[in-house]
Amino acid sequence: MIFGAEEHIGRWSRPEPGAEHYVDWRLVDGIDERLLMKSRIGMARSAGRAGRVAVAVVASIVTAVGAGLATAGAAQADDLPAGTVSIDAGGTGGGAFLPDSFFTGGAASANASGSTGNANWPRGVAHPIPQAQWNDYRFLETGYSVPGLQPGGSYQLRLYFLEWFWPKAGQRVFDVAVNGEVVLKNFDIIKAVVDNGGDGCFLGIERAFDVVADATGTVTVDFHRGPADQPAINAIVLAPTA
Ligand SMILES: [Ca+2]
Repeated sequence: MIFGAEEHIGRWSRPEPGAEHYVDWRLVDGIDERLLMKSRIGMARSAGRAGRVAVAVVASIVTAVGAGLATAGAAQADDLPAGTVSIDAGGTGGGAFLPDSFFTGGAASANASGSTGNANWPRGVAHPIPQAQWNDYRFLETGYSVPGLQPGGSYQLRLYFLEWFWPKAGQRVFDVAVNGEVVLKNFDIIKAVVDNGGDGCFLGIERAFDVVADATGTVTVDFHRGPADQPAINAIVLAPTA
């Protein structure tokens, strides 16, 4: 029986002052492994040594895990109104989520980091979704044309992004258009996390928009290439608002 610490970020040599890093502490017993607790570590800059950044462990355990956290990554409750359409981009679906559907173009890929990250990061995600839907994504230029909605109906479109591949801001920058109108220009998942006070890696970001289905009951969401690499999307939810 050993204790293992999985450091999510792997960038200890370049900590960012004021950023948050998360560490999972796992209990490994034979082939069984469970999450014991999740700790948050803050970074502080040493004022006395030019060019050097001191790592100061300033914060504490933010989530007491134990038996309860053995279920970390399971579906999290979110009351979805009737008529909600949830799509597991890049994945096979499950629960309320359809398998990846209604898309044109792109390719499926999945989290190969070995970490579960902190997908439903509270600073970034207003409406949590299950870990399984975070863990895979569709990338490259892709368009979703979601049918079967209420013609002229109002919906909240929730787009879920988590960067499993690149470690830094600026490495994946793309645009998103809804019903032909650009709603995210030069969107950078890691930059969005950093702007919310996170350190960037393996933290989820949700972006929500009020949209209206067209006369045929369709909403289109298109992901276009921007200045760096290719678009990526982990999950899409359309929830009726009226
Ligand atoms: Ca997915």
